[in-house]
Amino acid sequence: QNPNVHFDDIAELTRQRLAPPPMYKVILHNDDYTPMDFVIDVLSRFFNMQYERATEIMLKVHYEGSAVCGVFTAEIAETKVQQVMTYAKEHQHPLLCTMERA
Ligand code: TYC
Repeated sequence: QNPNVHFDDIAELTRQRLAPPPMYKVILHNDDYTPMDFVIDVLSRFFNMQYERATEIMLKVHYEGSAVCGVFTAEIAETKVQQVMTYAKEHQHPLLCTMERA
């Protein structure tokens, strides 16, 4: 076998290849002002949910205070949060979207 490829290097490459990246939950929070239809639009638009699933998640937020919209790697979760917050502000709704380590 090629002596230049040390066992520890292979072990390190294997470890790197198998180690899953840290994942983040993207969370939507309830408020008293954002229209239900707008939240359904957000879930369809940014989380690729069909109407029925989007309605289910929106109602979970409404009745329970928050709900997870999806679990993503850090960069994608950050983008989702940014997209939702920008879209909500553009429409002058106080909708809050955050992320936390899964
Ligand atoms: N509570 C809002 C209402 O009654 C609806 C709502 C749902 C707001 C989910 C935010 O993330 C939210 N119009």
